[in-house]
Amino acid sequence: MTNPLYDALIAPHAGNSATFLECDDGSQLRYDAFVRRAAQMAHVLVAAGVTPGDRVVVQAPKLADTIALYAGSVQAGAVYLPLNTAYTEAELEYFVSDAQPKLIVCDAKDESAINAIASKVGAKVHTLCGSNGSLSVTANALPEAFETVQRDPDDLASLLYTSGTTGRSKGAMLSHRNLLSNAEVLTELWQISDDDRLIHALPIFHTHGLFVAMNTALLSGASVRFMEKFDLDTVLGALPTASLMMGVPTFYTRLLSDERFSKPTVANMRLFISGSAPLLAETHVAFEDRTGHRILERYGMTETNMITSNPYDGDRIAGSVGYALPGTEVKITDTATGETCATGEIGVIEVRGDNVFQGYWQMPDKTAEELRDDGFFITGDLGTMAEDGRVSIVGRQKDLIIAGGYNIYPKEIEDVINDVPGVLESAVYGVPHPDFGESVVASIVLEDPALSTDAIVATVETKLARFKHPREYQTTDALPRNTMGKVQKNLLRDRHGN
Ligand code: MLC
Ligand code: AMP
Repeated sequence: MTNPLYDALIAPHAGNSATFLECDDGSQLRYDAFVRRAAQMAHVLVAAGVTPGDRVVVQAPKLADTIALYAGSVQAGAVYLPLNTAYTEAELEYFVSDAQPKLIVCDAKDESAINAIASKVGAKVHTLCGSNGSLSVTANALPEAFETVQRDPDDLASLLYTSGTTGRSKGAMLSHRNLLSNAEVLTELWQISDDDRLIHALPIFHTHGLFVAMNTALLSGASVRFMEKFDLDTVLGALPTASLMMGVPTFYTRLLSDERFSKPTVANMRLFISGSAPLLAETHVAFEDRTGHRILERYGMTETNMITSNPYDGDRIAGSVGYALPGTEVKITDTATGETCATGEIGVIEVRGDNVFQGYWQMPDKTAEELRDDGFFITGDLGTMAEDGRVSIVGRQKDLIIAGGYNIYPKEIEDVINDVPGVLESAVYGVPHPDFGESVVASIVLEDPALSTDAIVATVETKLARFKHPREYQTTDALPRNTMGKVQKNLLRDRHGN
């Protein structure tokens, strides 16, 4: 009986008495206890009617039991579908109707709203913790061993939604092979071991926090300082006893903004890793000046897991995302012809390997647009490759804003604004932001001059998660367009200034 992810990440820890998670309240979960807890979670899933291949939606707080639920889902052969806790009911309704889960696990405060959504697809709802019927409480009474469900490497382990340039989110289907191969490569490349203590301040509903960080920790047996969120004081307090940190660039700019962050604080640190958004060269340089550490920047995507990394031993160059990971092929292609570009020429980054997903959930047309027949996935990121294979990202073909490591697709916001009666059209774009890297601005052309921005803001608030909200609304007489009729967001950006 095999189950690739379970066999590699969880089963080996059955007799491991080392600490796995250390939470903010000081509580600790040992690896062996984690294995038993995962089994209890697998039992709860089965009791809730989850069978192999069923989707389990999880919109829950960042707790040790949430990770146990992930492990239990793997062991029970289910497809784990984590969702940003900031999503609104309207957003959640879309994911649930698209993924048709058997079970939705949520926070107690959201239970009644989610019940209404779940009933439309016949899904059960359980809160993660708290009341008597919650997953955590139910699990306490269940056996600490579970017969692991057989899975093949190409069976799905997770479905992660990623917004699209069309405004409709797409579920990226990730198999056991996709996740495990990437965890193995990263663990070896970054030399992660059971001597490491990882600062984990990322959310666990994205590739970065769940797969890059948790899967490599599980594979190596590292211990994890598991933080509810990125809090500067908490991170600074944990740094002296940590050896490894993974974060988005905002983590590093925030650390640099605090005078307490200094060489002695990081004396025990082995490696700082950054990804999910561009790390400014000035952050890279300032970080080295302050700490003596060169941040290791890597590049990835929900659909592909990690694609490239700067070397562990060797030059970590500011402004470059490094080399294709072992077992992963990367090429730069002409955006019009798809032909491979000459060295140094700008083109779209394409990637092929065991890390690349199985396609978009029930969207064969979208899959065909982005995943070529020969297995290369078209990332939509623009880059160059040097003679020695080193990749640098220079821009994006896709209309995308990345704020604090969260992807925000303008089209989704424009659709919501355009639907407000009295709005003729809108353009949403990103402008530089000192903390988040980019921030969202909306330029709006009104049909009804009497329409107030408040009405637009009110609609946006009910429909979209807070992190997607424009931080600035401007009204304008007309949007600048090129001869093809395409809105020139670069001109709006220039007009806006910094
Ligand atoms: C929070 N806010 C954001 C935001 N995070 N706005 C834009 N972008 C973000 N990322 C807003 C909140 O709505 C709130 O608004 C205000 O900022 C403060 O909220 P907060 O909760 O106090 O923010 P904070 O805890 O400081 O969070 C910021 C952050 C967090 C950067 C620490 O967003 C974060 O952990 N980001 C990591 C995202 C991540 O893991 N990405 C990986 C994707 S995977 P207001 O106005 O109500 O106060 C991927 C692939 C790969 O990309 O390669 O890894
Ligand atoms: P997501 O769709 O949330 O998985 O985000 C993936 C996108 O994040 C990529 O397509 C890139 O645009 C961006 N990204 C990830 N890592 C980096 C990086 N190191 N530098 C620049 N952009 C990055």
